[in-house]
Amino acid sequence: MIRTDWNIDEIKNIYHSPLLDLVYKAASIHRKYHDPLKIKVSQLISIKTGACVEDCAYCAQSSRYNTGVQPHKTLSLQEVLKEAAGAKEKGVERVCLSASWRNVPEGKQFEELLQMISEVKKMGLSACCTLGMINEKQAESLAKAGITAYNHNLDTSDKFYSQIISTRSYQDRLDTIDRLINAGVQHCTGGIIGMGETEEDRISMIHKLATMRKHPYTVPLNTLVPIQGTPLEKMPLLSSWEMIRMIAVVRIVMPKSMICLAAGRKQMADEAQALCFLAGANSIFVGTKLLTTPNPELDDDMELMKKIGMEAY
Ligand code: SAM
Ligand code: DTB
Ligand code: SF4
Repeated sequence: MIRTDWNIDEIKNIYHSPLLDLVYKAASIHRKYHDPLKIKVSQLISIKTGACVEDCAYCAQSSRYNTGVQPHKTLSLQEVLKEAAGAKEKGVERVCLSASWRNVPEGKQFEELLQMISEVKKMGLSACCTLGMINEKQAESLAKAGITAYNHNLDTSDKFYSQIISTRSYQDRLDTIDRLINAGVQHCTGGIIGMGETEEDRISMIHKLATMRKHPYTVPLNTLVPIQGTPLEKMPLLSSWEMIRMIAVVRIVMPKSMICLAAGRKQMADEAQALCFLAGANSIFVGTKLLTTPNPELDDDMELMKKIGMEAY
């Protein structure tokens, strides 16, 4: 049963249950709604990198911090198609176009974006986007263009949010997600752990996601990749156990959503990743680079999948 009426105490109790009980319960629920041996692989394409006006404390692409990321202008259609073709050649079926925008631009740039999506789709690939805030009309156009999902994260709890980002509010994020739902675009919404938040903050974020009028199509869960030059550069690397617990709780309260084990896999042992998949994660980003940070080699990912009997699709 899909519930959107979870109360915070229920989620707190689930979060604090013994880890093995949690993983067992999550794995049992996962099997009812998903093929537990299938994993969706997507590749990120950064169509515009760096020079972002926002001040997200975790991000290598904010212009406020000296992170050494080389900004580049929006890629041309040809450049995007070349990257998409590279992904397809490697057996990847889905790409996610990402841009370091505060919000989706209007006019010619938006037309070009729609063209990128339609051309990528003509190649037989599915396309997702993550482009910042979006207005109603743009969301409708993306729906018409047939995107699979639009990624816009909550990142953390309402309470902790202001310590991470000051240039746009939690409500701004919720409004964008509302517009996506209204336009019929599937939303891909999750967050980051390891930014110095408390367990209460994590529980609050999960509660917010699980009580949306529509559960996310995908919940991406990122472990902070500390970026030199950002305010979070000194954050200690988070233990994988924390991610395993997050995934299990998210799987239990949002049984139908896909869960993407997003940033942080490079630092994770194979066994920890396998536990994440057992607990309900069923999607990953592949390719040696996420947006600006390293990701495992595709060959290593494929070897891991083979070892544990999972099939990428
Ligand atoms: N600019 C758009 C936006 O902010 O919505 C799209 C791209 S943005 C990089 C997408 C998401 O990546 C962020 O919301 C955040 O959750 C995640 N992310 C960015 N930098 C990260 C880092 N250093 N470690 C973990 N996750 C990160
Ligand atoms: C998401 O939640 N994680 C992905 C995707 N959505 C766009 C991005 C992770 C970025 C990690 C940091 C970097 O490579 O710059
Ligand atoms: Fe810009 Fe997105 Fe990075 Fe924030 S997370 S600084 S909006 S690219």
